[in-house]
Amino acid sequence: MPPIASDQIDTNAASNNVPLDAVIVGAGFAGLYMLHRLNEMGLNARVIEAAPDVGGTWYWNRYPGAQCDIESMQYSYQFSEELQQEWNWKQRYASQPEILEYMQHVADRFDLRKNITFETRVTTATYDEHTSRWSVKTDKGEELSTRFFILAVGCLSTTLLPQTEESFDFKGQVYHTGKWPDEGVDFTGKKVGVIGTGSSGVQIIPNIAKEATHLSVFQRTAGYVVPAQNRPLDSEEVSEIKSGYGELRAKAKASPIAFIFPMHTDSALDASEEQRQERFEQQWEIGGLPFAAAFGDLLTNDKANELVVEFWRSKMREIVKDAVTADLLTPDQVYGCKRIPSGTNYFETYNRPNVSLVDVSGTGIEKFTEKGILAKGKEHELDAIVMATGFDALTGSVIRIDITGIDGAKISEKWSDGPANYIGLAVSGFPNMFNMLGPGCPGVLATMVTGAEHQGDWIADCIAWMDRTEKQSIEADLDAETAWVKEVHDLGMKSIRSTCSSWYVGANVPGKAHVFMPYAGGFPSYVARCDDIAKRNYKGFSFS
Ligand code: NA7
Repeated sequence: MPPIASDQIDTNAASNNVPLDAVIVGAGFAGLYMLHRLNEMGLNARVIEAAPDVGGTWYWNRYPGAQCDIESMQYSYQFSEELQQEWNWKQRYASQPEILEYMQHVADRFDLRKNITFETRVTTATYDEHTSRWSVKTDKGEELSTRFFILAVGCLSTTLLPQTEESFDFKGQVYHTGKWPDEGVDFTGKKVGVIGTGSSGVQIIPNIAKEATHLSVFQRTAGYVVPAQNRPLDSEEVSEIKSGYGELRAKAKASPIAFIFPMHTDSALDASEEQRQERFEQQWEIGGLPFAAAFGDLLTNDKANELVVEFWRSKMREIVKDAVTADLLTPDQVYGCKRIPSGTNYFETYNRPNVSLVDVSGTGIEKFTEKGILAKGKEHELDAIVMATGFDALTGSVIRIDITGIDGAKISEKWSDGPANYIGLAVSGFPNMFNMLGPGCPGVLATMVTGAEHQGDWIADCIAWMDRTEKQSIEADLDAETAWVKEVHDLGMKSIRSTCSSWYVGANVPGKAHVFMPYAGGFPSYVARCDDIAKRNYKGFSFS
């Protein structure tokens, strides 16, 4: 369905003399589910969304090759049995257009659009202690008064551009994977440069290479890309999953990452060389994230990690023909400290005569010239530059809203040394505000859709409890918040993910505090903690 423009929508639907119960920022997986829950409760909620349509991440990242690395049958809502039975995923890993179509279907099926204002950005939100309400302003000049202010702004939604000391002089076309033009881009006959080889770069590079006259890939850090091994889903397989969907969902929720795949728990060190090779080969054929679970200790034991690196290198070197390119494509960090990208024909692309890999390790890109990019003293002439340079993850889209809590406290200042919150959901000093899938929760370390449903339910149940017990406002206690921040930090320090420069630790944003942000204790432990707090009448929170 075509995107709906804001002028086709009754933007006052939720403010016609009926005070708003909730303003939700963002119409991605989290925002849509939150809205659905609040609608079911008969509350008056309104979503404000910057894009012209629903989708969040899956609206903006519409670059060629964009695809999820979690299986579609699990990267989907489970709140409605009818929905999960009637929707037919086409591929093992859904592409961006398929996910967007699904989200549009959800919005229509549950009649959510009537409560969404599109093409509008929330600019400020200010809490009034006397009324216990938030005043929310948008870039369209609207001012909304709401009891609850719920951030569902996405954890990878504020795009980043490379920082150089020189001015940006490039005169050609410039794109960012995270803000891809709706109408698409035709690179035929063009000399293109891609900066960045994270998940987005890995997905777009083979697709641009098919069109461009020449593609130069500017690589700062090589990654342990594993073939996704994507394929169409056959109807038999889908029927089988659907006949036991509840069981699959329950097993997934019991897993630390909230999804399941063929996983082994034995040690790589206990296997013989032959057994090891066989197992690695087997998981390589399965592909994608499951490769990291070929043995149970690849991400926890240095020696086991070296063994998987050795196997991975031999695989990559079998594919890449040029030895110098293969050397450059060999990572020097441990396996698994950065998110492992899943690719399709990624390494094969470097065998094409129209593709070259440019090493920008150490120095980075020195300068954007009028004609292209200056790297390691050499100018690369380009018609177009694609920034696959990532996001100000987890906190970026929150702090870019001017949020003011009690006594004039600003969220951007409160989080200047790293994000602080209680159970990833609430911030001391900012009553009646909830933040979904941000720092302090499993979010990016688990299936986001399942995480969105869990947090949406927790928030909705909390609001229902407040109404039953006649509480007007809820605020996280500072000591509960401080203890949670410490717990998140301590768990993070045990995770391999905290050991190198990445967006998990804020290392990709100049000046950002280096703090491991997600909760690494696993999805089931997090859910148990949230349940326990709710059962104890929201221990760690104060009410008025
Ligand atoms: P990522 O994973 O943050 O990757 C960004 C890439 O851009 C990464 O290779 C960076 O190198 C590179 N980069 C960033 N700035 C520069 C400069 N200045 N010069 C050269 N290279 C640069 O973002 P993605 O969009 O790929 O993926 C984000 C998440 O979305 C992903 O993890 C999935 O969860 C989905 P670096 O490694 O920092 O040296």
